[in-house]
Amino acid sequence: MKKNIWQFATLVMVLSMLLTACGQPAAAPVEEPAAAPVEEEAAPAEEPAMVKEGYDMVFLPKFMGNMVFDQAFAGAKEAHDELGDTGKLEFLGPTADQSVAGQIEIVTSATSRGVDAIMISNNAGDQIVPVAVAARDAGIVVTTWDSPIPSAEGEQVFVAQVDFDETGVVMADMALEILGEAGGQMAVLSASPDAANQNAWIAAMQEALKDPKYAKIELVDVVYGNDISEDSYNQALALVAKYPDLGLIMAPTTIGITSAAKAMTDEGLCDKVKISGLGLPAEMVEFTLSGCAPKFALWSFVDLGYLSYYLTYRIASGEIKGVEGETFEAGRMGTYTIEKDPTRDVGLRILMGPFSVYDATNVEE
Ligand code: RAM
Repeated sequence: MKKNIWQFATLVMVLSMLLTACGQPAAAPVEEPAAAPVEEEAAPAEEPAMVKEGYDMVFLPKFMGNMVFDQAFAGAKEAHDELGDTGKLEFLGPTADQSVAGQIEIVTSATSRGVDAIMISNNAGDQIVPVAVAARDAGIVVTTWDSPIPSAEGEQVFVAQVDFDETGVVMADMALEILGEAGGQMAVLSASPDAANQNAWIAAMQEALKDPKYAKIELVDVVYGNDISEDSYNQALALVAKYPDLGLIMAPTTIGITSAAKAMTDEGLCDKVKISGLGLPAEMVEFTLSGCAPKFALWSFVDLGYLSYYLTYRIASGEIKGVEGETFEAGRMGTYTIEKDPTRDVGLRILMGPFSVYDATNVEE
């Protein structure tokens, strides 16, 4: 019995010496592997993004079913194919009647799916900011095209189709040419009250109209058709009813301008009320040839989508960071430089251009 006790005590001593020699409690080996993955996880973040073969990107228009956005996506797809990007390029947008909530939802779900980049034509004003910031925090590239985020929060760079201040001057000039020296009353039929691009263009036109050469043009109202054809059509008719002396409806939206031109044509009002603004030639031919919408302007939406894709790809791949002063190459469109957006208090842009002004002489081209 005594012998057994001594044998047991010796065993305990030997075991405790062994543990002391190892310098750690028996549970330690469990902890060690647990610490390792932290180091392993940190490693991929330091690797340059360029090792990736493709970038999953979402091209998000204000809403679906607008020909100009289809054209922009065709341009983005052209760039995607040209760059040999093996990632997935998705064309996702809400319907026009629930554009704000729909855009927010699409950005939220793209973020949780972990895409690489989101390219937005923003129709939600600054309401998009929280989800754009969340996407950026998740490491997603967020750029805007066509319509920026007013405060620029959550947006890295805006692809400006044309200079927004120049848009105001172009519209004021078209108004002057259509109304003539005698001038007259003009009303604006816009898209939605949250559309950053239209709001900036209207503000720029109001600024331009302060020049004495436009003194005889009276801007009587600004109304919104929400880029919905029926609403825009009805708003155009309501303007005519409200202002019997109205001479011109200026619609800085391709949906608004066609709807207004159709409304004036249907009601036989084209001799009295002319239509101008920003329109797509393919949708405006009949109204321009009839004289109802003698002059309007636009830019290439195909090019806008193409350039937006190039910019976003360059940032996603790590070739550029998306900061002021950087220059990058955009395929057939050449070289662009990221600059401070002079038409907003904050934010960066690249400037595309040019404007094309259409009338009966070139609308069919
Ligand atoms: C409509 C949209 C778009 C705008 C054009 C001119 O199609 O509102 O954002 O750029 O008009």
